[in-house]
Amino acid sequence: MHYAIVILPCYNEAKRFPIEQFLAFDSDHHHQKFIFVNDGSTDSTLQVLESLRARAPGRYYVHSLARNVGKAEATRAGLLLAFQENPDYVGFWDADLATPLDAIYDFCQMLDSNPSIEMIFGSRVRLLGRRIQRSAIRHYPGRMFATAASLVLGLSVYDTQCGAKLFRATPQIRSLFEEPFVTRWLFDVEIVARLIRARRGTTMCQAGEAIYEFPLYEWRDVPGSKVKAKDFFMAFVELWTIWRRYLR
Ligand SMILES: Nc1nc2c(ncn2[C@@H]2O[C@H](COP(=O)(O)OP(=O)(O)OP(=O)(O)O)[C@@H](O)[C@H]2O)c(=O)[nH]1
Ligand SMILES: [Mg+2]
Repeated sequence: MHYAIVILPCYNEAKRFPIEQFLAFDSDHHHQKFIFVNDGSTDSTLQVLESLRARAPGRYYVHSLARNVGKAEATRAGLLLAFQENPDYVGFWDADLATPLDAIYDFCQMLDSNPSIEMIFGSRVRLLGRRIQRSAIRHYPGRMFATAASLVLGLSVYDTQCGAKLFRATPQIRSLFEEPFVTRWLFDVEIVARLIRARRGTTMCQAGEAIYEFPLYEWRDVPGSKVKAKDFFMAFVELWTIWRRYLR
């Protein structure tokens, strides 16, 4: 049985935190832990997280940062804590549960049965028979960005930005998280760029084979997003930064 630890970065999530969904999540799976990283929230996020933790202290852990460092660094702090516990898999998940928690099992199964896969990314592909609800206003700019990210990385990756990802907890994967990220929102792309750089010229399987994109069964836009229109433009600047730093 695998042991997986999932990080949930939380910044001012008190109003929309889906506490019931966490409680309803099948608790028979004892080998599943969650680390919530409260990123210097100014609302009552910390109290909400503590109240969840009190319900099952062995299962939920709260790591609270005194000041806001952004999603990338908050997630990295959580991942480094998770690696210390020697799990089989580590990952991160958006706290609004836009991707339902059940997908963690699908990802774990994929890693269990495919030893060459080291990273699983949720992918929001609107296939018939799946429930992918994304507003047009988020979807189309998102597709534009995804195409640019795919070109910069030189990989046919469809969706780098979905906030549901799981990694095999090997020393090399851990090493990708040692240095602070240079981007604030594009750390998902930065992780891929670091993997590409780490494997280039080696006999290890290249990033394109080590990453598996899992078309999600369900995903929905949860109101209350903190991503603003200006972040869309910043994303292209950050892509340029990533290319210069890791790939050229
Ligand atoms: N640590 C940290 N987490 C943040 C910050 N802003 C957002 N988050 C977290 O990032 C996750 C996603 O945030 P959202 O605001 O829902 O982003 P989104 O618009 O849904 O993004 P998509 O799901 O990609 O469309 C949640 O877990 C948030 O709590 C921040 O400044 N710091
Ligand atoms: Mg969201």
